[in-house]
Amino acid sequence: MQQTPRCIWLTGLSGAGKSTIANALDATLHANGIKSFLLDGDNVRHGLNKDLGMTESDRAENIRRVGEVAKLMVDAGLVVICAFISPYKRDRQMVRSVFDHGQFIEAYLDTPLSVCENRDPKGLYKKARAGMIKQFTGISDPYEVPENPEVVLDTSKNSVAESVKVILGALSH
Ligand code: GGZ
Repeated sequence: MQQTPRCIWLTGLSGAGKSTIANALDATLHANGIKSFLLDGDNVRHGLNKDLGMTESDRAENIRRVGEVAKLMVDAGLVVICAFISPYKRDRQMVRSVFDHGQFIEAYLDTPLSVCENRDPKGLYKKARAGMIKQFTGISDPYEVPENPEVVLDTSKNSVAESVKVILGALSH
């Protein structure tokens, strides 16, 4: 299978399903012989960006560095999957501007806050509600909904396989 190198940018709340879909997409691309790489908070905030916290300016710098790394990887011929809350429109626009036209696919995980909060896989929402985590996206920090994303997914309605299929469809254009 042939695939033009591109960046798939997954944005949405904590618990929206970004990492789950990103991993499933990565595995599907791999199974089809397409070279891909996944960048997310787990592999980036513990290394390259371990000096950054969750303030608005640190989130901006997190997204900026990830965007630059993703662009280098796309130039090297990879499909790069980025899974970050990326709550600010300005930061997402800035990343988009790093890429050539059509190279950047923004996928908004439009999973309701109530669903994310019920899932609460790491207990972070509970801590945020209790005031133990400050500036928590969706609770005490903003999430600016994307205006014109290439893809919109609601993981409370669609299965992981369905979401992956929708993204693969966007990749094939
Ligand atoms: C939101 C937070 C916060 C705050 C820690 N707000 O769902 P997770 O747990 O596993 O992934 C989230 C991650 C956020 O990192 P990102 O690099 O994606 O954020 S951003 O794009 O805004 O730079 C969440 C956890 O860290 N986490 N504190 N205050 N999520």
